[in-house]
Formats: sequence, C-alpha cells, structure tokens
Amino acid sequence: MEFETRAIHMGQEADPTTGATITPIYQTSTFTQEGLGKHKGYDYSRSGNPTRTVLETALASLENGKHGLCFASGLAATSTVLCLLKSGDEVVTGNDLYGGTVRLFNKVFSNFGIKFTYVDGTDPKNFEKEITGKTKLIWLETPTNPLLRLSDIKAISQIAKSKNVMMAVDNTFASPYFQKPLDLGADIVVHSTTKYINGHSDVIGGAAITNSEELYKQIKFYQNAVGAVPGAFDSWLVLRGVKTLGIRMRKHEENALKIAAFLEGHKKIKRVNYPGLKSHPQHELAKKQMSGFGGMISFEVHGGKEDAKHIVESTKLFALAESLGGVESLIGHPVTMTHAEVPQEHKDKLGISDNLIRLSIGIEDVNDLIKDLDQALGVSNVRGKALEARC
Ligand code: P1T
Repeated sequence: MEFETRAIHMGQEADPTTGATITPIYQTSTFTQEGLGKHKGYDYSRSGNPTRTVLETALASLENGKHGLCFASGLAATSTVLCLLKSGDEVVTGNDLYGGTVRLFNKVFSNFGIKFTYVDGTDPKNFEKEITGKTKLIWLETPTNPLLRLSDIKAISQIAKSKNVMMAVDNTFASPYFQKPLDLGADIVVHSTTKYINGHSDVIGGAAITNSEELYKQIKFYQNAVGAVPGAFDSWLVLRGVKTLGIRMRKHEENALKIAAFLEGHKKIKRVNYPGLKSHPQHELAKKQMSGFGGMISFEVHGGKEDAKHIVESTKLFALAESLGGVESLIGHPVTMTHAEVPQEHKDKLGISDNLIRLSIGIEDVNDLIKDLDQALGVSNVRGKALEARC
C-alpha cells in the first residue's frame, strides 16, 4: 500500500466491538479483567491503550518501521530513547538542534553522567572523529532547527554501524512523507508529533519508531517505566491529523518553494536557508535523501535584532508563535524563542544570530502569505509603523 493509503487505513480497521469506522477514543485508565491475569491485551493505559496502539501502528508503517511507540511530547520521546544509555556512555550529536533538545542533553542527561559531544553535522567525518570506545549513540536532527542544515543519514549510519554505535534521527522537520531515516540506515526515528504529523497545532505529542525487536522491547519497557505517554484523546487527534499528512506536506512544500524564492530576491534579506533552493549548500543531498524539501524556512535580514523584531511583530497572517508544522503559518525569532536557552557561544558558533527569523509555512493561499511578508519587510525599519499595520 502507498503512503497516503497507509496514513488513512494502517491499523485503523473498524472497531472490533462496535464496528465504528473511526477509531474510538478509549478514554479509560484501566481495563476490567475477566479473571486474574485474564484480559484482552490491555490492563492499564500507561502500559497500553487501544487508541494509542492504532496510532503507534500507523506511525510505524509511515516510517517503514515495524514498531512505533507514542509519547506525551517530542521531548518525552527523546528522553525515553536516552534511557537506553547509562552513566559513562557518550553521545555524538549534530550541533544544530531544537533548543529544547540541547537543554535536555546539557541540563538533564549530562547530570546522569552521559557525555554529549557536538559536531558540525554537515560532514559525516566529524562524527567518525569523535566516536570513542564509550560512544553508544549518534543523534541527528535533519533538516536542523533552525538553520535547515542537513546530515547525510546514509553515510553517517554506515559509520555508526562500522563502530557498533546506535543511531537515532529526529525526523520532525521532514516528516515521514519526505524522509525515511530507517530506510537510510537509522536504528531509531524520533518525532515531535506536535508538528507536521498532527498538523493542526492542537496537540503536544511524540513518537519513536524502530525496526529492531530488541530496541523496541527496551524502549517499550522505558515507555511504561518512565510513563510519559499520551492520553487517548491526544492519540486520537494525532491519528485524525496523520490521515492528511501527505496532502498537507505537498502544499507546505509548494508554498515554501515560492516563498523561499520571493525572500531570496528581496533586498532586505541577506540569506535564505531552505533545502529546496539551489543556493542551499546541501541542495544535492536534499534531493538525494528527501523526496521533498518541507515547509520550514529561516532567513537573515540585513541589520540586527531590532530589524528582526520589527518584522516578526509586523506580520498579520503569520502568527508570532513557537512551534511549527501546523496548517497555519507561523513566524518566530529563534534567538529569543525556541533557542533562547542554547548557550550563547553555541549559538554564535552556529550562526543562530539576532537577525535570524524562522518561518513555518502553512497551507494558506501562497499569494496572501507573500503579501503579508512583503508588507512586514516593507515596514521593518520604521518604528511604530509595524504596530500601525497590525491594527
Ligand atoms: O515540543 P515537543 O513536542 O516536546 O517537541 C520537541 C521537539 C523535538 N524535535 C524538534 C526538531 C523540534 O522542533 C521540537 C519542538 N520544537 C519547537 C517547539 C519549535 O518551535 O521549534
């Protein structure tokens, strides 16, 4: 079955007890047992819930994986995967990551004796150089948040395999519609389902998918032992969202390609980061490992923080908000928002600068989006006018 058919049908058969066509919300914490230890596969909703199982089955299929596990947030999925590690283990990770992931690495798991080594993820050799006898995991996010850089999943997975190191890929930005890291050699795929997979900005959720029986058993154990699971209603919302993932991703990309081209030609803009642009340093890699370029763009404006601030405060359709991947367009300032807690020297090294703006391109009419950006860029240097435009 093709991707978009699986998104609608995989795991989502009619409900066995009532015939309900759409998966019911099993809003129950517990399940009555017929006798001691005799139940229908579910005993307590932290360990398993039928609505969650359907979502886990669907997501595993969309990543070409055998097993899916869902969590209460993307960071809950990441935290649970990190439970595979022990004190003294090391992780080599790309250095351009969602700020919350950096915070989780540096301020939580580092306290448990796990060492994180950050490398420029655009060159596979950098991972090889940093692997030691203690390295247990390579962590990739590609395309990265917020600079839209890429890591060569296949090349890095070959290094990981040759060194007997696990590899996990955060596939949130591409979504499984445009990129399938398991096919390229990753052991685990992680998602913030909050983003494209749900797609409607009304749920926080996460997922981990693997083809390995052993990793599945271990992560499932930690899923239950740690307990950061999604509720039935949130699982249902994500399930409802995922049915339209393909059609949404195509529209996100179609709009993003036009907007990236518009921004690249704008005199107020210094640089546009979008893997679909020929000017992107890894455009060829994007064409090779992704089947589309996604809906995320970042760009630097001429000037500094004040200029960026004016622009993000001047859009009318693009909402100034954290997050991404919803049907509505969002604008953000990574330095003060999503990446505020990333250490300044880390941001400086990467080029996450004061004049960087991030866009999550929605599926509205692209001409309205371009008009909105045009007017926001037009007033970007004039104090007060930005506010006038908003009223
Ligand atoms: O917010 P949560 O569902 O816990 O997902 C965390 C996360 C993980 N990975 C990536 C690549 C992400 O972008 C995120 C969350 N990102 C935002 C909230 C943001 O605005 O970038």
